Amino acid sequence: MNKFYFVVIALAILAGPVLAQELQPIPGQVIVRLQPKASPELVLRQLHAKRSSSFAISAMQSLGALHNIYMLTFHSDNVDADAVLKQLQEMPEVIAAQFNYEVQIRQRPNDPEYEKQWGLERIAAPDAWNNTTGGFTAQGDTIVVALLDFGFDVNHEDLQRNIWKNNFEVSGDAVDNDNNGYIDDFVGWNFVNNSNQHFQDSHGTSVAGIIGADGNNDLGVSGINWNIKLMPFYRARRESYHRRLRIRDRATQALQLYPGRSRRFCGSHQFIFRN
Ligand SMILES: [Ca+2]
Ligand SMILES: [Ca+2]
Ligand SMILES: [Ca+2]
Repeated sequence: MNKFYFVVIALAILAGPVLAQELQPIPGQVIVRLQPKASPELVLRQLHAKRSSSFAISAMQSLGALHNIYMLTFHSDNVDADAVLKQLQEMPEVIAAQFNYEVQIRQRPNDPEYEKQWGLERIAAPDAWNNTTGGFTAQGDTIVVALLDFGFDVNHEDLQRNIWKNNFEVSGDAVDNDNNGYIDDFVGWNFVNNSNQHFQDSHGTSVAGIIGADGNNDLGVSGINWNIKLMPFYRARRESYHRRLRIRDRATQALQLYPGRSRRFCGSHQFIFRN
């Protein structure tokens, strides 16, 4: 069985920020992270010393010993929660303090064909979407996935927004503006005829869609990544094993050329080969 779907996946780390949600704090609960050697008992004593006798904090429950994180609970009826939070945030022993919130499960994407995409549920994609749906890494770098396949419909309505563009190249001027050895490689590269010509193929388009179809846009399907940049490379349907290796090698070199001159594309890369 030919598993040569694509040659390189670059940095598909799901590490971006959670989408904004309208959350209400859980009454009587504050999460605090203390300095590494700070004692929760000391923090509690200092907090009580600043409050009246009616102030009742019942417990500091450890949530993570490694990072010295605790849950502080109190009776919300007779305690000014904002004042407690402010006092904690001003203590030198406290690195961070915030109210506790009940996390809401992210809605499934609204794409009409999503209900047929049983595979996304099998790999627990909705759980990952609770953290991020793609876009940028935690360091703010654009997440780019390079694909090597027979062809792609780069103008497909559910892919178009997620197709990567080489902004260091001027399209159509017959000049290798970014001096990477490929003329007018504005949208990937075709290794079949060594040009920037695009082929359409259902297999490659499907692979691209699985990885990065525009998600939650009320259209078609949803990709594993809703928001990502897809970098298309083209290979021949029939080719010798040696030619396949050579193309894969050149595609890898091309991929390295793009971010190699500017870290504005990606800060780090992880290459996964399949064959
Ligand atoms: Ca170029
Ligand atoms: Ca050019
Ligand atoms: Ca869609």
